[in-house]
This record gives sequence, structure tokens and C-alpha cells, in this order.
Amino acid sequence: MIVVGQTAREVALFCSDMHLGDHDPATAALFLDRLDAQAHAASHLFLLGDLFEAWVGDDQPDAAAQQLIERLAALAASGVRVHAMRGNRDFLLDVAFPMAATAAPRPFHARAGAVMLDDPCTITLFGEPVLLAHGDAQCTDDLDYQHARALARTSAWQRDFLARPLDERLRIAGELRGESRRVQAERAMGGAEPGDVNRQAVEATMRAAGVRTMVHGHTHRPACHRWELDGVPARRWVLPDWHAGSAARGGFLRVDSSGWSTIGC
Ligand SMILES: [Mn+2]
Repeated sequence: MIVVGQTAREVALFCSDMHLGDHDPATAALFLDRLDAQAHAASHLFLLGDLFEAWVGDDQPDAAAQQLIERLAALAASGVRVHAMRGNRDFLLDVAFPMAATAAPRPFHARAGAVMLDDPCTITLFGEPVLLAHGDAQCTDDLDYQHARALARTSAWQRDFLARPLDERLRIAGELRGESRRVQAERAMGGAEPGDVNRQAVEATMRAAGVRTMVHGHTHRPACHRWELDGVPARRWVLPDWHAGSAARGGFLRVDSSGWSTIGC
């Protein structure tokens, strides 16, 4: 169990959905700049999925990814405890290749000095159990997505995919992204909102974990929702996604001994 707050000086920073990659150097620069400004004061950093726009395996060739990995490794070396969770776009992050270790790329966690987190997982934050998740597993209204997610999380699917040459994996991922953009465009043109979490799925996940506070990303709808779960006050913090530009967005959730706060980009 990860415990933050054993001393009053500890500080946890949460973020997600940076979607970094060579397609968008401005957002990579924005995130790395804001990370530099905040992380030096943190004892624990939690990256809750979709760090990367696409991830075909730990040999993903993006220079932006390499920059983030180097920055995380430097933070880890300076004493910040770095944790990373897989999202729906980078669900192959730190997944072992089905080949001899000498032929496989060096795993993400070893390069970044990070500890990988299960989705969901519970940590203790200043004495309170808090559930961390990416958030896509709770979007249960989208049955097509949940079916695809379940398939791509099987070890058989992952072994088959990672056994393919890098060029082929990149080509397949490009085709899948095209498909995702097409579906998003169709949804947008139909006026429908992008998917959000399902309330019953959130409550079931929180009940199973025995928590009254949850932190997740994925939906790109930053907020702190407060309600009563089984008669007890509950909170659900949703992290923002990151995007550079004239209406730049992004930000961190910061927790220290004095409480919870958001830091915009
Ligand atoms: Mn996501």
C-alpha cells in the first residue's frame, strides 16, 4: 500500500491525459514546463493514464515520450516517488514483450524510475483511503468500447500484438486512431457529448474498495463532484486533459497536510 502523509511535509501531485507525442510538441513543452514548476516541491507524483497519445510498446519511438521519461527519471533520482497508471491510449505501457529480455526494449518503469499502478488501486492519503483510476473502465454506457477494452487487456491479444515488428505495430495503431477519430467526428456531428463515467459503475467501484474519495481522468471534464454514497459524504475528483494553444488547458491536483487544491496550467 502506498502511503502519502507519513510526515506533514509530504505533497502528492496528480495529473493525467497529457496525450504526449511527436504530433503535438507544444503540449509536450507546456506539460514539461509545468511539471518542472510543480514537481520539485512534491514527494509523490501520480500520472493516472494517457501520458501518451499512443503507445505500441516500450519501444515507442516518440522524442516527446523520451523527454518525459528522462524528466521522470531525474525527478525519481532527486527523491520524488513517481507512479504511473496505464490509460486507454497507453494501455501497453510497461507491458512485457513476449521475447527474451535481451531482445526486448528496456521497460518503461525502469527507464522512468516509476512504480506502475494497477487500475484501480487504493492509496492512503493523509490518513484517508483514496481510490485512483484512469476512468475509462467506469464508462460502462459505451458497450462497444468496453468490449474492445476487455479484448485488448487479455495477455493473448497483447502477446500477439507485441510480437509484431515495430513498423507493423505503428501502422496498426495509426489505423485504430483513424477509426477513433472517425467515431469521435460522427459523435460530434450528431451533437452527442463524449463519454462520461456511469454513476452506478463509479459507486460500485468505490464501494468495493471501501473508499469515499476517488481520483480519475479520462473524461476531460475536470471537476470535484460531491454527493452522498450510502449516506456518507463522497467526493470524485476528475483531472483535466492537457492541450497547448490559445485556450490552453491542463493542471494538477495537489494534496498536502492542509488539504486538496487544483493548480491550473
Ligand atoms: Mn483516456
